[in-house]
Amino acid sequence: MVESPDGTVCPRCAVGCRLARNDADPDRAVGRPGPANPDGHLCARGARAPASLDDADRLTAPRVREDGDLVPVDWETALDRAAAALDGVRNGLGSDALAFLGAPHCTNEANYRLQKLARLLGTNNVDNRARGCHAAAADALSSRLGHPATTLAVEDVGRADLVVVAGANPAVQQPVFFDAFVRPAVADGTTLVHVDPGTNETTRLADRHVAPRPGTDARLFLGVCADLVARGAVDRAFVDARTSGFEAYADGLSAFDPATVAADAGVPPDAVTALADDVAAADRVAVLAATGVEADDGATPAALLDLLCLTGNVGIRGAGFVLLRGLANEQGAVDVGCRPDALPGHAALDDGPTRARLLAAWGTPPPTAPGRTWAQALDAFGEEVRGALVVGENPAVSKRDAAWVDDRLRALDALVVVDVRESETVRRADVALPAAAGLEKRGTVTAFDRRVQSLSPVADPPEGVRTDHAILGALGRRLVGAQFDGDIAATARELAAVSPLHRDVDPGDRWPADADGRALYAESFDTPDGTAPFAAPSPPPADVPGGSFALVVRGRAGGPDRERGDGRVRVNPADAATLDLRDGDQVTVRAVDGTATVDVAAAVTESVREGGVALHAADADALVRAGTGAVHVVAR
Ligand SMILES: Nc1nc2c(c(=O)[nH]1)N[C@H]1C(S)=C(S)[C@@H](COP(=O)(O)OP(=O)(O)OC[C@H]3O[C@@H](n4cnc5c(=O)[nH]c(N)nc54)[C@H](O)[C@@H]3O)O[C@H]1N2
Ligand SMILES: Nc1nc2c(c(=O)[nH]1)N[C@H]1C(S)=C(S)[C@@H](COP(=O)(O)OP(=O)(O)OC[C@H]3O[C@@H](n4cnc5c(=O)[nH]c(N)nc54)[C@H](O)[C@@H]3O)O[C@H]1N2
Ligand code: SF4
Ligand SMILES: [Mo]
Repeated sequence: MVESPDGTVCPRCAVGCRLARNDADPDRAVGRPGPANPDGHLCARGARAPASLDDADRLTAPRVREDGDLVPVDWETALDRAAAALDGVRNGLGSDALAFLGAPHCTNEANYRLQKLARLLGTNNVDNRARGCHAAAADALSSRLGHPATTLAVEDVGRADLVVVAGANPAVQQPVFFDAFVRPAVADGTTLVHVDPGTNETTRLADRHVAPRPGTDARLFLGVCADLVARGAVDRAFVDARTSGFEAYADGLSAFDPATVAADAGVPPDAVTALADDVAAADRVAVLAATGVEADDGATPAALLDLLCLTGNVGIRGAGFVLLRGLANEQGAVDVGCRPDALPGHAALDDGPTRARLLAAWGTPPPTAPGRTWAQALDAFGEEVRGALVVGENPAVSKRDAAWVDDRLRALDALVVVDVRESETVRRADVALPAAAGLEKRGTVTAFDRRVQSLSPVADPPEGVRTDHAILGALGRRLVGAQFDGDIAATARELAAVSPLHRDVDPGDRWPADADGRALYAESFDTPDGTAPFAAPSPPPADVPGGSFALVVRGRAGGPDRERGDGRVRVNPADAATLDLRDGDQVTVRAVDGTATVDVAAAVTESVREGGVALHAADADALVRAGTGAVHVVAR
């Protein structure tokens, strides 16, 4: 292995920093200047990315289940067994009895192969687990603008006069992006507003913090839109030329006058008009959103897009919507077609030209019926779905009841798992295939701002381990045929041939290749009629039962680092007084329906607003799985 001077892409998150292995300390990485980390900086997670390469739990030999145990075998035996198991399900019960879960940690080329395998086996049951963390925002972006993706370039965020961060903590979760592009902009005069029921590290840099009651964000932003319309601060030319449905939408806004929504959201009466002032005063507005806007079925991302569309803040540099995605290649996995409702390049399942290109490349067209999402597939495990190929995901760690998921995995007739290391899901596999890790492979990945970058190995994989791309090739040859021959470059060429989005995009570019990709939708939207539709504003009600609190989840428990919680529930001083709680008291946080409890210590702090209590995702697990969103806090 000869290292490239540019190093490779950090496998730890979707910012896409470049790094190389530290010669002096092979457990650590050093940054290499790249488009996402122009100063060559890395965060602490990136810097320790190589440390896990030699972990004791690395899978190093293929294994198959024999008499209940997973036993090591040679590759040919394992691949034959995997293919036979999946084929058996398909022959017995049909193609839709299979599900394919991939692969936000894997390359674009591996993901392309995964969806190709699913579709050539006759099913659109292909999805990726990480779509879960940004599903609502991604769906809103797709239906309103055309693609489930960030619309502007990270290096243009600093051109915005106003940056609104909603339900996110980029200072910690995308730290190098924040330090390279947001901090300097704010130092230079860009206004930063943080909208979040709690404070976090991002709030520290904010000019203003607006803390709506959890679940009322959509109302809050609709109130801002109503105020903008009322004062005529609408970009009429943009609205007329680029959007549709404005008149009906504007009528619907009358229900969201600023005073009413401020009361609903529990924020000071002037908070809504102050935000409208900021938007009206700004030439360019950028919105940065992450998992905190997911709770209300897409109403919050929709309202944020309303705000941008009303004011003409899409399709120009330095304005638009940044979807702060989490895992390294979550964006790419979606772009190349690991989704049940669209083909490579986000083409509709019935898109004629894309189907013709796929037919030419594959010899067989993809199926037309939408497949199951990962959540629907999990629900059907052991029933309509009997066989699964899981690549680089650990569905056993999900927002669902862990025991239930484990049960679903056991109910499958065939479970083939491709992973780097031992996991809860690997332990349930019938066949487990060991894969090379991100730092050990070639191919491309796509950062959260659509930039495609090349990987170049900075470590050798352990003896006997293969890449995801090679493993999927070997399975594809057994199950389908010669369509799965060819190296990773051949797969990249095929992707470019079938997906116009990926055409002419060289490593380092953003898709689509025209106009640098720095402002997506400069001319028109990729919707059926080219306009961005407004819809009637109808956010769901956000009431929590009396005496209970809205659960605010912060931090991540899934993902590459498996963070630990701090064992504390944050309670606002006013609520602590009502509950007669003091800092450090032992409490039980209980889902209102009583189905889950967690025992933690109370932290009495202004960092969460009244009416909400905040837990780290790792501590909140059981409550999140219970899914009520409202909790009681009782002293122990
Ligand atoms: N260090 C580190 N970085 C990571 C990861 C990691 O594990 N470690 N994981 C990556 C992954 S997979 C992901 S998905 C991203 C996640 O990135 P983020 O979504 O930015 O992660 P959180 O820190 O949970 O921030 C969510 C914020 O939403 C707020 N919130 C909760 N409910 C509401 C609400 O109703 N309204 C509003 N406005 N806000 C709300 C919470 O208070 C919290 O501040 O991070 C990525 N980056
Ligand atoms: N309870 C709870 N559930 C959550 C979350 C939470 O905070 N709490 N967070 C949610 C979020 S935001 C996310 S993004 C998801 C993450 O959910 P997952 O994507 O399922 O979780 P990970 O642990 O990141 O990775 C899954 C597997 O990929 C393997 N892997 C890593 N790199 C590679 C590779 O290059 N090739 C292959 N083949 N395998 C690889 C890892 O070893 C790991 O076993 O979890 C979600 N679920
Ligand atoms: S910000 Fe993300 S990509 Fe950059 S070094 Fe940190 S974990 Fe890696
Ligand atoms: Mo995520």
